[in-house]
Amino acid sequence: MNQTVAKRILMSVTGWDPSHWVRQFKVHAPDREVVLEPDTRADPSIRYAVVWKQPPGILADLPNLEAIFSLGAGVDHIFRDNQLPDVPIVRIVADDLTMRMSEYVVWQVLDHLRQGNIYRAQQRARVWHEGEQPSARDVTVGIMGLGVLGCDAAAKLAMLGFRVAGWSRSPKAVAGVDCHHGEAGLTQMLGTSDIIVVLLPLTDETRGIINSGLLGRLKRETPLGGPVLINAGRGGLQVETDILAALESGTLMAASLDVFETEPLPEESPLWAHPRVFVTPHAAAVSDPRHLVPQMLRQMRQHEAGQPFSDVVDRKAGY
Ligand code: NDP
Ligand code: OXD
Repeated sequence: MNQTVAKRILMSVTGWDPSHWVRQFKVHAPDREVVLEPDTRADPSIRYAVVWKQPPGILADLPNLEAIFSLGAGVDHIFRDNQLPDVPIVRIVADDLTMRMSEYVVWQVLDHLRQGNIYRAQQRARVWHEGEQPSARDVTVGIMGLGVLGCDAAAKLAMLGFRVAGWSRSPKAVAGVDCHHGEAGLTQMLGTSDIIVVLLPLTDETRGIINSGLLGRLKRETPLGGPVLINAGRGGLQVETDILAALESGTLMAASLDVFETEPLPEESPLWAHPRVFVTPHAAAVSDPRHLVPQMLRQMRQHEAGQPFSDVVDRKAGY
């Protein structure tokens, strides 16, 4: 096998145009050819796959594949394929993506704290009325998912004066965060938080976790007029009919949703027009190829120098 062929990367993406990524690979590694499809199902030249929602089975028979790189921090899109070869799956852990997610979380938490919904409606109606203004110190933000993104958002919210709690699968100690785990820990956090931020991965354990049962455990009285939900994890975590019912019954005051059960969010979804729902199109933290391609290439070079990959996914846990 000649050297160029041996360094081929398969970029397999569904739902968006990968040309920005291919361009960055060309800039940073002109010696590595990037292809959008393997030559054959058992193409021996493919060493790495860089994927977002790859067509199921496309990686199954590549005999020399050494790793799969996710184009996102989340990897549920990879596990939809039940013919995955047994090679390491490397996910994105990058300052650029983490900062973008914390920007989104801080933006939404502050908007709810500062009554953005109410003031926007007042502006449309030309109403001059100053309402009650709780301070960050009066508000507890509970973060479901205390991983790379959850911990960074927690630190930034704490810096702004919010009380911060968090929930994870395993017990954790994070400075400045009231940490919980397990079902009892979740109930405790839900019952004491004014705003819930969801930064969980989508796994068999977390699918549909934001449902009427969970929403029913939220605190009733909050300084914001009721509890607020912010989900930037995955749409599969939420049951949208339950969220809408909770908004109608007053169980939930408002929601900021970046991710949805079906994406793009169908035109007929009542979430689009709900006056207390803020919708963004899975844009909380984009994966920017200018930052992420050099990082992936660094990992490939380290691997070729005999070092282990970092940020490898635990297949059994699913994240
Ligand atoms: P991490 O793997 O670093 O963190 C995941 C956290 O979730 C960990 O604290 C983990 O617990 C916790 N967790 C996992 N399963 C459970 C469970 N069953 N019960 C309780 N806690 C659980 O992931 P990141 O922080 O990097 O990313 C989180 C998610 O954010 C991604 O998986 C992705 O879905 C989403 N995302 C969304 C983006 C967007 O634009 N909307 C952009 C980027 C990511 P433990 O610490 O014990 O392992
Ligand atoms: C991610 C995403 O997982 O963009 O990084 O959703």
